[in-house]
Amino acid sequence: MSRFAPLLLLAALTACGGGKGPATDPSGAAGTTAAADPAAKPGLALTGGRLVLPAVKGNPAAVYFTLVNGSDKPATLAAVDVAGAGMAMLHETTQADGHSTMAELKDPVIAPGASLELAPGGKHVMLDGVPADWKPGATAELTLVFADGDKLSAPLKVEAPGGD
Ligand SMILES: [Cu+2]
Repeated sequence: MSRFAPLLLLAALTACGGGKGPATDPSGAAGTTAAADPAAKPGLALTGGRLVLPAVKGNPAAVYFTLVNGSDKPATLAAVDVAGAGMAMLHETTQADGHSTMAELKDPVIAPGASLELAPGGKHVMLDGVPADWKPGATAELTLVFADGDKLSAPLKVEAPGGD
């Protein structure tokens, strides 16, 4: 029963295509089909994709992930889409004078070798129009669109509100 594991591991390694990927995140295994996927920007790897449902129905959900640029060119993230949901916007929460404010994060550029990390309390995707029947444990599909027209799709694990 364990004989598939080496194959999966190999796929994970080759999918990164360029050495120093996110070496410590085993959850990234979910995105290993990227190499054969037309919606896979060369050299970019997305791990830890999750969608946290709103505590109050009808409020926006939050999407978090880590995007690593393993290519030798800067990547500009132009748009975010979650299949079946409404509008998605990149936001950044910052603290100033003890207040937390949120602003749109416009076309972030990820330098070669750098990463874009979305996490609670910082950068995030705010997602409207989450269908009422999306439940924790389900999987949604995230697609990132880059300024050069390339795309990258990855799964999002749907999680209950308040988990962070
Ligand atoms: Cu926001």
